[in-house]
Amino acid sequence: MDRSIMKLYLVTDSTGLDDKVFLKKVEDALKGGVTLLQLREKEKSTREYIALAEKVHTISKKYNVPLLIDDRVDVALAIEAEGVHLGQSDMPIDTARKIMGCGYIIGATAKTVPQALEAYKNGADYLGVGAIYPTTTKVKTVLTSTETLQSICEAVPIPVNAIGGLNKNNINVLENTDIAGICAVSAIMKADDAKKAAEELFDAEEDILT
Ligand code: TZP
Ligand code: MG
Repeated sequence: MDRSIMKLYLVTDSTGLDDKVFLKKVEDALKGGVTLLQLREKEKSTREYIALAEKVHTISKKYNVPLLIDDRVDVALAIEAEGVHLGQSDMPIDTARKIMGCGYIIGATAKTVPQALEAYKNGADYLGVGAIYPTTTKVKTVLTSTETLQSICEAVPIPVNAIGGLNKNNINVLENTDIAGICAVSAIMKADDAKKAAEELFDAEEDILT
């Protein structure tokens, strides 16, 4: 997998937004330089998830940005997305790899070095690590120190992205780590101007990525 696609990874949150507003925000963010996109829906039925994923995929393809589906291998396969993101309670990475083959991107959440090594060994293409800061996005998570983040970067050869409470004003804390990029939800989804928010995050990353 090309490491450069990890630079600005938008994880969506459609909470409180109707489809039209949500899709416009996602498209604006893509215009602003998002390099990888994850559709993350926790409340939708399978049918609703697929319907929204199809719409999002039509947009992401216009910008040549891979679309990953959170949690759901079936939804990713159904809409021919570019991959999935799987957490510690989701389908095991090796099972997903068996079902999907090597043509799909499979990302994993890891909060410790052992979890990172296991995900890598089982075939994950990248890791999402965090939460680095407390987050306002609805998620069951604990904080991960930048020291653990760096230990994970050193433990595995695949790209590692930081996630959790990150915004343009605090990502400098990641400066001495070997991350491939950052994941953001609210810094982009809650911005009035998602394009500008993405541009600013992208630019702020210039100073911290090695
Ligand atoms: N996993 C760890 S923190 C998080 C997820 C999905 C949410 C990050 O959201 P935000 O709004 O960027 O803090
Ligand atoms: Mg999950």
